[in-house]
Amino acid sequence: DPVAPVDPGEAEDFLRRCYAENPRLGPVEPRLAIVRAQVAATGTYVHTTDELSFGAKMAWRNASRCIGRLYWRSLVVLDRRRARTADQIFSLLVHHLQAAGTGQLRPVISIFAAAQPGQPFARVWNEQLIRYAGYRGEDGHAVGDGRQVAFTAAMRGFGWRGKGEHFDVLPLVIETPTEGVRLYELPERAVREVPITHPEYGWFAELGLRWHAVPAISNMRLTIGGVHYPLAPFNGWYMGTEVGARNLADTDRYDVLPTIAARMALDTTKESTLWRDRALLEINRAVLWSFEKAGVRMSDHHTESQRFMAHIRNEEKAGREVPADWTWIVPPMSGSLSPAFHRYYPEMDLRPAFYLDDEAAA
Ligand code: HEM
Ligand code: NRG
Repeated sequence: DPVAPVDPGEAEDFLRRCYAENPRLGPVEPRLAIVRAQVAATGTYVHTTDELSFGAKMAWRNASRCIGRLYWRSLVVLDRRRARTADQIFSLLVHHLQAAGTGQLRPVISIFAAAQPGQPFARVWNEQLIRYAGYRGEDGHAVGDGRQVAFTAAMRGFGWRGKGEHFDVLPLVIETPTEGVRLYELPERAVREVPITHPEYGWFAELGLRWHAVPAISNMRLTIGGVHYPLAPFNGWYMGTEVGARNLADTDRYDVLPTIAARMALDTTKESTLWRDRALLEINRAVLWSFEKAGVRMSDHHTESQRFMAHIRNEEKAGREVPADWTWIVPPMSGSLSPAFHRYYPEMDLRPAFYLDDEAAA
């Protein structure tokens, strides 16, 4: 849906905060006068490079579901507001993945054109730049990522045919107002993957598991000072549990725990043997070990929890509260081992922010 004109109050709020936190940008008052005039005349305004960059960092800082916020200042911001065609956008998305790296990953965001009030805008349909296809098998079991079954079926509707295997990288779907929907295959050099093996169990390699190195969320809308950026994909690096405790373990995703338990010869006849927990631990060890061996940056949930606590201390020193959503911040395994578990957090919806499009307030 097209966006509404910029709320001048939200613009002013952002600019005051941005200039107050960055004295090198000079006084905010002259800038406010320009922005007020631009908004009055056109319904929107254009961020300077510095505003765009700091706004994106603030949005990360405000992301209450993100445990990885300690490094919010180091976000690399690529200003892609001038790209228009699907071909241009595609080539910049490939560039984004290369800028993120293949080993020592860096947090990067690419910010494409702002939505103009009342106008259609360019978007990427994929939830992440790199995702694996999912196919509903005849026995009801999914081949590939169960989460992508509907998306994958939509791709079939556009004529795309996957190999029908467990780890087929989906095409990128780029929609622009002038060209409609176009599909692109990512080049191999942009998709680093890590085969999953285990430090002790040789048979683990036979499971044929793998995962992509870079989590790059592409379906969230970035909102800065009342301006909406519907295409602003970002990445950091994975926390191991995202892959080991969720993507590979969830019963509606790759559902690997029963297979691992069988290979470990665990007693699965009753829950109280904790076979699920034992299998979960081993897949998570395997994921962390494999990424480390491959030289691909990934953090474990203990380290990431400690960093988050350091982030809270930093922010408190700077006089800011840290909004956080407990249900997302606490890692999905060994919750009570994380210091993040043992407290509560303010649940503020601060802006700038990232929104999923269906929850984006206009
Ligand atoms: C969510 C970790 C970088 C913004 C999350 C989650 C984790 C995480 C574990 C929860 C995901 C889930 O349960 O599915 C990290 C780590 C990073 C990192 C380890 C390494 C640097 C970033 C960056 C941004 C960001 C660079 C934006 C600039 C977000 C947002 C969410 C999130 C908006 C919520 C996503 C949603 O609602 O679906 N992060 N993150 N994160 N992160 Fe981060
Ligand atoms: N759980 C999702 C990714 C969500 C965001 N996580 C990050 N973000 N680490 C998954 O693909 O498993 N990031 O920007 O690094």
